[in-house]
Amino acid sequence: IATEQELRRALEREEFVLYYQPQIQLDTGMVTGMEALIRWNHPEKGLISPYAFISVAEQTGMIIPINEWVIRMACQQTKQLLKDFPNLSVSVNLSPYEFENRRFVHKLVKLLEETGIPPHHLDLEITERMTMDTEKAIAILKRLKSIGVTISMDDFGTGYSSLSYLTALPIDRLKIDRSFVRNIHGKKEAILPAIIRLGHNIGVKVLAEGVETEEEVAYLKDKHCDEAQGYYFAPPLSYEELIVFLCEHH
Ligand code: G
Ligand code: G
Ligand code: MN
Ligand code: NA
Repeated sequence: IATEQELRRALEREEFVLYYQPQIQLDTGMVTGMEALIRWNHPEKGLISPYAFISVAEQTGMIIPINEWVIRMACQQTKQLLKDFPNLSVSVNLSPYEFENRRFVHKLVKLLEETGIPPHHLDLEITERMTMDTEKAIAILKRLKSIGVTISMDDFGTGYSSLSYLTALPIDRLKIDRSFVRNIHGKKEAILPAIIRLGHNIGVKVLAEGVETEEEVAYLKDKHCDEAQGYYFAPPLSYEELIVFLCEHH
């Protein structure tokens, strides 16, 4: 478990690195984008998972400069990729602290200008727990959408948001949590197709997370799920590995 001091030093010494997990359009097999996932490349301990430091970062406020770094790096690297792969979009995970912070919209505009990436190539992943105060969430999301970025609801189905408010939230995509993709022929069968239909009924795209097998891919295609992400296609990849993957899949 890291300390605030260690996280600050890691940021200064540029020890954080982004991995990218490809997102695949199921009916064409095309890569539509990738989710940026942070790792800490520790000089002695090697690659450290975000589970080991994101909660400390959130408790200490270090999540603010860390995620600013994440967005800047994701935008810079995606800007480079757009030269060869012009339709890609990069997703970054927001923390509740940023979502609630009025200055975040302003900071985002500056980061987009600084990196020169067109806003519609940046997707912000939020979670249901950020939208529990629905009226407030609608206001924040409208401000974010007015910039031109897209919004995805991450880990959908595991949180507490009321379904009745889902239609009122200006989101572009539902990311179905991987727990609903697993054991497709068991009890999950009742839920996965229902979430896909729900998403389509409210006019948003649906992406299935944690897809690991060919059988799951076939099932999702049959249920008209739009996109998928998971080990079946690729694990989170280094930037260099992502470039190789993109070259092989277009
Ligand atoms: O691939 P993985 O082990 O990286 O992700 C673990 C968890 O850490 C996921 O729930 C993911 O949403 C979260 N996470 C990964 N990168 C970031 C980041 O840049 N910011 C925030 N806030 N969370 C992240
Ligand atoms: O942001 P989110 O909580 O969705 O973070 C994605 C997490 O899921 C990361 O920790 C990533 O490494 C992990 N992951 C990605 N693909 C798969 C998969 O196919 N199976 C499983 N079990 N985990 C996955
Ligand atoms: Mn995510
Ligand atoms: Na998720």
